[in-house]
Amino acid sequence: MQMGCAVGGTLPGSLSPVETELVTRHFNVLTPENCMKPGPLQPEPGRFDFAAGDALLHFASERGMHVVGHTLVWHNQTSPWMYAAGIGKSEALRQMEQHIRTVVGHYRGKLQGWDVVNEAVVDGPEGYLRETPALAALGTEYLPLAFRLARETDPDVELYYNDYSIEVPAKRERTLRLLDLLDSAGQKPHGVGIQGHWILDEVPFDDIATALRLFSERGLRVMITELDIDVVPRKTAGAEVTARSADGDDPYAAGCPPELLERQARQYEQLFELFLEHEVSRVTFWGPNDARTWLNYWPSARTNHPLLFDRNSQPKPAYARVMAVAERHALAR
Ligand code: 9MR
Repeated sequence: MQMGCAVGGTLPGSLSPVETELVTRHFNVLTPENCMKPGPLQPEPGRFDFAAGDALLHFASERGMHVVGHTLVWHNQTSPWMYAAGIGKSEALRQMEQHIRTVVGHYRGKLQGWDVVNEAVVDGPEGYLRETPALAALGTEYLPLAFRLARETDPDVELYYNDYSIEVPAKRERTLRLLDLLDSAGQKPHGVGIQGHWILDEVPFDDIATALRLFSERGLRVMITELDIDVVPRKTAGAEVTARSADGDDPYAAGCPPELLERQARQYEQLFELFLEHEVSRVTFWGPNDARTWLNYWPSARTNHPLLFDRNSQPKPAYARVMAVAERHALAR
């Protein structure tokens, strides 16, 4: 099982020497947290900016680490002119083709895989596909089209569908339907990424086990792609970035109580038992340490403690638990 983390989050500046050492020592695959999204890569029509992505690839290749591209089609962090209402279908098609061919072409042969489409199904009890600009402009065919363009441009790169809360039954069923749609269009992905933005004491272990089984039964590689366990109470589950809340409770600004860290450690342990049992191929944490997690800023500003390493890059109780599971599993094989 590969162990990864996202780099390039919301804190300004690059990784400190201590963080660089942490990332190099504990992880073997990186995901760019922001710089390979459509907006940052193509801020103006036809103008591509690969500087940050290239720097990340250089950092990874110096250390023998893999990189997963994130992401080619998403409704967030995409420039407003892309798939804009009123441009017409043929222009929207041209935009998708230009973006995917240019970006996948630029990184051809250098990436392990791409999150081709991110978060395409709706939250909530009803519905199927999320009403995104790409869906409005192109209809459901935007899904197989994105996979086809990526595959044609780099036939060797792995292609993934990535989303949050897709272990929960309603979204899981929609995701299976989406996977069927891709399959019947001859564009079956190599894998599916369950993001894994979970909340302390609310981790849906049974749903996760079922989802891991159902996705693997489809012959798909299953990955946990954006793992964190939020310890600050909040009302919204998942990772809908527009769902910001104004109630800025910040109960753990002075530090996370040991009792909470212990609960978090046990829940990480239980998760890794499942991941190993179901042969998850990669687990990527959404950030290297608690200083660099998006959960310090969403759904409001707070001091969060969701990862395996604290603000000073020191291992938390969860780290030892995860390592112990990995060791037990290796011994049992
Ligand atoms: O962690 C990312 C944060 O720095 C950005 O501000 C945010 C903007 O949309 O995106 C965050 O990453 C998201 C990821 O790309 C897709 N799944 C949900 C993640 C957390 O919002």
